[in-house]
Amino acid sequence: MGVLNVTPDSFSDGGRYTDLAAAVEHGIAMRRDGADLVDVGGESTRPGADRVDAATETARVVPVIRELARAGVPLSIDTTRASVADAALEAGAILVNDVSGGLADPGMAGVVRAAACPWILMHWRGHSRDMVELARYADVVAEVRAELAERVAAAIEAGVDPGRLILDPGLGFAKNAEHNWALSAHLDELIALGYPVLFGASRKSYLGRLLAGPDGVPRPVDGREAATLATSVLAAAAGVWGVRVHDVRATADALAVWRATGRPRLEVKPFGGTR
Ligand code: PMM
Repeated sequence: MGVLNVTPDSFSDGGRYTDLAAAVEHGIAMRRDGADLVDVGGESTRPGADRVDAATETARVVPVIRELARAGVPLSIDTTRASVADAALEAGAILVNDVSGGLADPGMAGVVRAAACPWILMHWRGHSRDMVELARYADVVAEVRAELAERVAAAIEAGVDPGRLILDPGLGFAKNAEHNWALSAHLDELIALGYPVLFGASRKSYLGRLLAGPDGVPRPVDGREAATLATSVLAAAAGVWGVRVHDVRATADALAVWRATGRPRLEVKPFGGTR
């Protein structure tokens, strides 16, 4: 999944694709580079960000989705708002990526149910402005798993087909670096819920912190790509359904290497040995 933020203020690509032609060109390039989906977002979710109104968000994403859909690019809409999701689906998006897991807008389940489209339920505890304070866990893996299971139950209760649900641990959303690493190490526990899992670590600040220089200054966003590729390969090896990334070409290359070196799991041979 390639990231296309048509926002002035997203942490990684904010401001780069606010122009329609530039956004469309980048979406087509990501598809050519191997993205199975291009994820279009019109509201920044970086920690501390203020919200935009629904009309602004819709006006940012709909023209881009319409053009990219016309060009044959499969699209997801990254929004927590039912009205924006509805307009985006109407314009040609095929999947809803809801970072609030259905919590932000009670109308989202109805939109997804009516469209019969896949719905990504990300783990979330509150809007960007409050999420740093919400990063408190006794056992982050168990709590994220339980809270995602609650979101699944609510979606099913609202009449959404469970076969259309995809889960996401929501790295960086009400999570500090330690929480992100714990979730990355235990993706199997989320996969065990029985739904496809999406993993979104691309260029996030905990990678910058990991790669801080001797002066303690975090590595800037444009120096986090190699670390991002490592997270994607590890997540793929853990069995995720997809990775949400900014550099699609580099990711496709890294995943091609992972696939080419894939071998059957350790198995017991008839004579009792292993390989
Ligand atoms: N991260 C961001 C935005 N949307 N959606 C999902 N499903 N998972 C994520 O981890 C996620 C997301 C924030 O990153 P960005 O500003 O680079 O888009």
